[in-house]
Amino acid sequence: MQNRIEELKRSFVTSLGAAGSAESLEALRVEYLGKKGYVAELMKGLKDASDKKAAGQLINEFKTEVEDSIAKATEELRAAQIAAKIRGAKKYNPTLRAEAEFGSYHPITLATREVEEIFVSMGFTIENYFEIVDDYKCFEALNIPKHHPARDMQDTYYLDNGQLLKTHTSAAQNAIMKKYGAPLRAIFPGRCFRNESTDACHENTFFQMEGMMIDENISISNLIYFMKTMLSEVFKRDVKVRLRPGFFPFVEPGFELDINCEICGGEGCPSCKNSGWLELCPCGMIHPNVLREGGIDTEKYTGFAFGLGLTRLAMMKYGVKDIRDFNSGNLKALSQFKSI
Ligand code: FA5
Repeated sequence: MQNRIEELKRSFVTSLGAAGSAESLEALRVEYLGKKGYVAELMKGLKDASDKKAAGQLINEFKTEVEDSIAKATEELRAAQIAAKIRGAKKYNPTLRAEAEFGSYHPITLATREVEEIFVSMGFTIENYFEIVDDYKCFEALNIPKHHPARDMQDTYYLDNGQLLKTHTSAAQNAIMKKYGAPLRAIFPGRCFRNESTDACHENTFFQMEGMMIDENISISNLIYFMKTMLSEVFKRDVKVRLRPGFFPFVEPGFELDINCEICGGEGCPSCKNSGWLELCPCGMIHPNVLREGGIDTEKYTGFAFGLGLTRLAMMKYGVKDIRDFNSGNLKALSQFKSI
């Protein structure tokens, strides 16, 4: 028995020295300690030993030696693998540029900034205004009394306290007139909300940019000049537009300024509801009632206002066929724009 154990010890030491992986150590464990392994074989032979107690002790010592050696080798192997991983890992270098992916500007942001720049260069200031307003600001101050049929065109979302999500940037006109008085040149971009069904050119949440110019002797020709300049600067090419009469209670006279659909070239498509034209920037001479409500002396001053559909402008400028893409969060579409 003793000779056999000595022989197994030698062969175990040799095999252990050659085992360089977790798999070969496991195979060695099974070979020696498994159900049909050498230790089991020794235990079977115990019954034939002359001094069973001494033989049993030797077998146990051998078994413990094998178990400990395999556990130690396994641990050493694991430590060596971790050390190799650390050696091979990329070292942290604080002087390297971060490998972060940069985002891109939303096309509405790009269009807003571009239009802002154009108007700032023409002496306009940029104003900010709330998204939640009251009925007075959104309608009454704009010559749209309660129950006026013009309200039907602009249903919105109401809060329990009677306030509402603004349907148009015109909701800021009164506050801005009261803040600055006349003369005045201001633009105010903002998010607008309407409770209406969506399609390729209508969203329930979209952006407009309002503009107002109030001074002595302001006339329709000033309005047309500013609209033309803005469009030629934004598109940097000739775009076909048309001006037709339009009704808004807060302007007199009022106009609809439509753009020839840049998606289909005027042939008609879902982006323009098959008309070949897209309503882009209604405008007109500010109604005297609105000026008065804003504290402006109507004997001295006149003014024009416009409500540019910024989201639609971005559609036409960037060739986005469906307005719903802007709010979709679809990075595949949105990340095509200028990166930060
Ligand atoms: C208005 O909102 C007026 N406040 C504009 C105005 C201002 C007129 C100053 C005169 C003087 P309208 O509802 O037509 O008008 O909207 C103006 C523009 O916003 C539209 O021409 C269109 O470009 C855009 N627009 C309106 N509704 C939506 C919508 N649901 N989705 C996307 N764009 C819209």
